[in-house]
Amino acid sequence: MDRNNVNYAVYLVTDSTPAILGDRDLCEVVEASVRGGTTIVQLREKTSDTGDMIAMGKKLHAITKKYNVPLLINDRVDVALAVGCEGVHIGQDDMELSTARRLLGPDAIIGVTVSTIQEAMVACKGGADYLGIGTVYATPTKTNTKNIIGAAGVRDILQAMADAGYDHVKTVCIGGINAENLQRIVYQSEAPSKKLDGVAVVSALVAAPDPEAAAKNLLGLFNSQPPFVRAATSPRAETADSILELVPEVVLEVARKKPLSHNMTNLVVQNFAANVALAIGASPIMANNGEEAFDLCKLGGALVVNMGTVDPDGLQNYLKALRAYNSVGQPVVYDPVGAGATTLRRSAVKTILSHGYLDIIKGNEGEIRTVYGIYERETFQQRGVDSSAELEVSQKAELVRKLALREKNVVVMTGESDYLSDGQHTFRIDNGHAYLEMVTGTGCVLGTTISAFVAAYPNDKLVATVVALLHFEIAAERAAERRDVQGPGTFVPAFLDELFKIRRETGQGRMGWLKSAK
Ligand code: 3NM
Ligand code: MG
Repeated sequence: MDRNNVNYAVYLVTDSTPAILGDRDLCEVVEASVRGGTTIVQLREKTSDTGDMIAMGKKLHAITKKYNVPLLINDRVDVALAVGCEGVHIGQDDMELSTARRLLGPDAIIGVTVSTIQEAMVACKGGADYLGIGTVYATPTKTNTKNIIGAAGVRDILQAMADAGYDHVKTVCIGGINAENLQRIVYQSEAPSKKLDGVAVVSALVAAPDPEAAAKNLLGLFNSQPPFVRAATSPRAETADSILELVPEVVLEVARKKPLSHNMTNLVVQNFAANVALAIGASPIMANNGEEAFDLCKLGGALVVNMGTVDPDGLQNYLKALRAYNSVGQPVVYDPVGAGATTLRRSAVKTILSHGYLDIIKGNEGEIRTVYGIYERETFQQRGVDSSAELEVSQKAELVRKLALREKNVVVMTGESDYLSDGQHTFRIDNGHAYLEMVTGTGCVLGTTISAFVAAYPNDKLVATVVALLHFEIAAERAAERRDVQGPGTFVPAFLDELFKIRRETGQGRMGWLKSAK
């Protein structure tokens, strides 16, 4: 087998612990999975005696050879030599790469586990054929992993490899990967000039009820575009003016399509959110039970996950709904309300980010900073000393841009000025009114507004979001300026009216409201 011509797409790592393998025969599981499309196999035995490991290696090698699939041995160069298989996979605490290469010779496939850029550089320089990058997400299969790096951590390593001229070194990622998250992880981990060559899994194949079908499914998923990927960045947002030209079209798309805005939100804002959705022409549903999402996601709308009151049941419901919407590629707006306030909320943010693709993340400065800093290695650098100090203008824009780039989505940070970015284009919007801060739930209903706009205009989520913000903020300005509005109480009904009137005026070709766009 040519070590330079290996297909890493679906990489099976074995595990014969009963919790994963059950009472099945490992050889049968491996053969079924290779029949289904597994492209490379690693025998990983942490507790067996050497003789048993060699015997198992030989049995597996007889199988993999039939299908022309390479077999590697975890850690044990001696076992690989005894089996006569194609190579080894070594961890950071195992034998040195150069020694393994010397013992196994130039034709052996040698892979190395890495979790940092530094480790990746050493392994590439040392002549690794591929890197196993991880741990992507916490997994019950291996609990002693060192570093949970997320898709973003994988991407940083891929980028560093490309920058250092190691494009030719192949890569897979590992840790908590399954059929549900595979496409998102591959998508979000892709660096501008390097992407993963495959994914390595244990339980997704070894614990699968039907390993053949599971392998076939994983391979199909790896080789196809995820449903939620439309335009990665805005095709039309080169300038603010080019977006302003699109405003009427987008506002009217909402009215024309009456998109479903499925809100999983807190009790405090349900009524207000539903009224805002109706005023802008969308069709609201307040449904907090995740089971319903599997039906609702098929109606062409968008989901709002508003973490206003998070509890363990609520979190499970969010994850179900996220899975449902991701599976059909309908947009999800995530509002990480109070993200940094408590340990529970920080942990919920982490769980949500690792379980699904969030088309839009919308929050205030504190929330966006928390979301950005959720991987410990990546807290946003501040110039001031006080961690609660506001960021400077340039830092705000940079934070929003970097988070959007990392998540490959659109990020909105609200405040006196709103900032938003798709990682390529970053805008600031200065519309709005102080009354918005004096009424409960205005942030939440902005999430609802955005959801309706991205559902109606899904092919350019950045433009849809800008227009949603303009519609919302300008309506607030117009309401606040009305003579019948004297404070936050009279503001709310006036705001609903102005949201509605803007839509109606746009339909009548009266675009005067847009003149106040800042
Ligand atoms: N190595 P599953 S994580 C074998 O991070 C292994 O290096 C890891 O199991 C690493 O696919 C892991 O069931 C287990 O999550 C992966
Ligand atoms: Mg090891």
